[in-house]
Amino acid sequence: MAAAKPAPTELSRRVTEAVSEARRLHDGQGRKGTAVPYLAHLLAVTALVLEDGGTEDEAIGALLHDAAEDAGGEPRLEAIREQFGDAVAAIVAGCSDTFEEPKPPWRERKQAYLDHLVEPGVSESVLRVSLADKLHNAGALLRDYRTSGERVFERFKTRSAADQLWYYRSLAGIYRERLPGPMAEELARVVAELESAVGVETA
Ligand SMILES: [Mn+2]
Repeated sequence: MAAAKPAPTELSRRVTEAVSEARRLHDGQGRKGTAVPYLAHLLAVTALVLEDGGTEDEAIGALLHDAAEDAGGEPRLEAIREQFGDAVAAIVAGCSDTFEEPKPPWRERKQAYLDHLVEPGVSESVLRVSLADKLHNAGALLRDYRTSGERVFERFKTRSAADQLWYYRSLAGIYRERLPGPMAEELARVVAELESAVGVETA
């Protein structure tokens, strides 16, 4: 017997406003080491969140998840709170590594973010948007590795494949525990493919 069809989530004009804000805030930024407009990443992450059953606030959080860290720091976070509310601001804050400028050293910053994801108080909303973000990044990395090889790692601060693999492998393990489901499984698959493509010598 077919299950009852669930009512689709209705999206209000807040979502369109967030798309517009995301475009404005990241205008002129490209994806790391490429000419691809940053908005492409934000739209892709938002699609992953909605496909995973995410709420409107989570979709807006996805559109703005990099806005505080990469486009205005804590004042930006407060502006997002004013415009879109506490729930969205909490998602943006929970998806940010740091608001410090200059940013702390890479390994320290990523370890702190991993520690944050395993805290008992981290919300399902933060986990969903954060997982969608990492899944899109890992997928792009795998695709670019296949076309460009080792050079793709030069776009990262540490320039090290081993560091990136360590980070993604750690993330995949955490999401499988904390937000099990198709997205966590997909990230684990992408990370495994990335590890086998890059080769064991760097792992
Ligand atoms: Mn991102």
